[in-house]
Amino acid sequence: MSGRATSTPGGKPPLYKIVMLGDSGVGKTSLVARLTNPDRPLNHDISATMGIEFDTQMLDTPQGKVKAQIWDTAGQERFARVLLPTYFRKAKGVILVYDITNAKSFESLSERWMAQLNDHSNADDLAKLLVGNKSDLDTNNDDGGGAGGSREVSKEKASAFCQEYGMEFLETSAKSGDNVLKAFEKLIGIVHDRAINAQQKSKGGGAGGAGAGLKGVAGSGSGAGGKSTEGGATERTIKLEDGNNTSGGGGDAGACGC
Ligand code: G3D
Ligand code: MG
Repeated sequence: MSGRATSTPGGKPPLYKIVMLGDSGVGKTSLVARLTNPDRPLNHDISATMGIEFDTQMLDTPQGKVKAQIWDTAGQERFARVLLPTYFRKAKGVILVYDITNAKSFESLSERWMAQLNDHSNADDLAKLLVGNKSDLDTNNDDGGGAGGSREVSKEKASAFCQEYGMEFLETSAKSGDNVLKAFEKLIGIVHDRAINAQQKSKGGGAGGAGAGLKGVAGSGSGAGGKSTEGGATERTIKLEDGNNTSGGGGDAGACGC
């Protein structure tokens, strides 16, 4: 997979696919929504559709503007097995999300999501960021070790996880917006740096087909389709018939220039 790391001749920013991973309820959809449409209330009507959806969002990095195509599970996560190959295809970054008030959601990262990452992607090629969401619920938010409020996962625990798997860490609140932009910019900055380095190492890589040629089972752009936001975000949904996914190989919904 070659990278289009810097602006295209036409001046278009590079596009990178990143994916959200983590248990249901940790706030993945809320984080994406907060990023792409900060004015939307937190309790937006989240699609109950089973499938995948993505938004695109322009983000700043120290090396210039890039476009992030952020993939999120729509509805429940139990369909993930059938969808995972499509979900990870051409992804360049992953945000692993847990809920700081839910220890089980943190344990799931090592017990479930890291394994899936390794099974379905070349995990070493993926930039990773650990995000502990719902920091607003930590009422004793004193940077402490986990005694405060309804916090169940200490920052120390999270840091140990990061060291083990080689990733960075931030706590966020999709509710207040705290650190949300920072988290996405941090990850996309790492992705962009890696792409630039890779490009410099091996010149002459062809660009992958950037864009969003969605070929979901039930068509593209349905559901929340075509929604635009301030930042130029568009949102598409791939709907799945249960256990009837045909998009694993050919449905190249990402096709990022990654
Ligand atoms: P998911 O996409 O990971 O499944 P959602 O998670 O984004 O659907 O969020 C699950 C619930 O957590 C939602 O509540 C949402 O409002 C809430 N939530 C998400 N992020 C935060 C946060 O940062 N702080 C707080 N306090 N709540 C958050 P409901 O009640 O709608 O199920
Ligand atoms: Mg969701």
